[in-house]
Amino acid sequence: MGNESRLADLDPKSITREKLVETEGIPLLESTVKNWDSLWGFKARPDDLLISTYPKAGTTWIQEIVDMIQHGGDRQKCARGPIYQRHPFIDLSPPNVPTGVEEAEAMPSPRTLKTHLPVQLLPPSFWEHNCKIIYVARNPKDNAVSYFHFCRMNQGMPEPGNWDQFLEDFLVGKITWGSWFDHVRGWWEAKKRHPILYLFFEDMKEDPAREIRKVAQFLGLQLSDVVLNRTVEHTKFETMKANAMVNYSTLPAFLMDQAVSPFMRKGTVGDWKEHFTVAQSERLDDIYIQKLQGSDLTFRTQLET
Ligand code: PPS
Repeated sequence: MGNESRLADLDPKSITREKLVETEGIPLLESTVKNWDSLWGFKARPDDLLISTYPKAGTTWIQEIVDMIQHGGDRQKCARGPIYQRHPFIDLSPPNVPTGVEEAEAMPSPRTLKTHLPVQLLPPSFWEHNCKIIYVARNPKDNAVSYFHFCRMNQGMPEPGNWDQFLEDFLVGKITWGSWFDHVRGWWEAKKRHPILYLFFEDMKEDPAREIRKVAQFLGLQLSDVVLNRTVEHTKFETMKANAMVNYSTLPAFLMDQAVSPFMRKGTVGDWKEHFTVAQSERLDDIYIQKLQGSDLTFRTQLET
């Protein structure tokens, strides 16, 4: 995802589209793999909260919800810095700036951290300390579309090619952080053994207040009606799109070119219908059935109106 954290130190020439390198069969950014030992040895602390997602599943949305709940609905406190500084992204290790691991190490507790790692690649210390984890999953069709546009605009991500090529890579898991199918299923299974709150983008869209209450309850934090309503308002798509502390507009265009596609793009359920052919949709459905067979995990690709 390129250099996110130390803007001042960014050199435009250091931003190139990364290569993918496999770790235990999962394609990851080459820079992540170069720093693998330090990531795998990451020292989680018992009071860490980890936000885990497949890329583009609603990470930034849940991050801002969590920050609002943790700060009693104080919008000023949530504006203390861009979201990527408030919550270190441990997978990131771009050249010439502190890695996500180093940023997390420098942060006092309690920390909220972000990862896109598939469950089997999560540093073991998170399991050893029984850290709370919030996972957000999004239906594969909208997730694929969002990821495609993100790879077009983020100049640090591997070149996505055209939509047809990207979707093919998505379906076989030959993209950064691997197969969507394995990711959502792996984390779903892990929920049986660990304290993981597993949320869905579509549920958050359908009834944000209901999902925000679940988050507060999971974190063991009070949530008055005033704070709940303020959090709903503050984390609406339109509000977040206009908020520089969450819309990634603080990053330079040579890294994230929002003229190509904005980070806060559409924020809807069902935009996939504008991209998928009927044949592509059926191909995904077939793979979905095979890959999620025997699991009680289900997704909604549209909401009732
Ligand atoms: S990242 O880069 O993986 O951290 O991206 P991530 O934040 O997971 O995903 C970005 C997509 O989430 C949408 N988004 C929202 N949708 C609805 N409501 C709110 N508040 C919201 N915030 C972010 C964002 O628009 C991206 O989805 P698409 O479909 O591309 O619009």
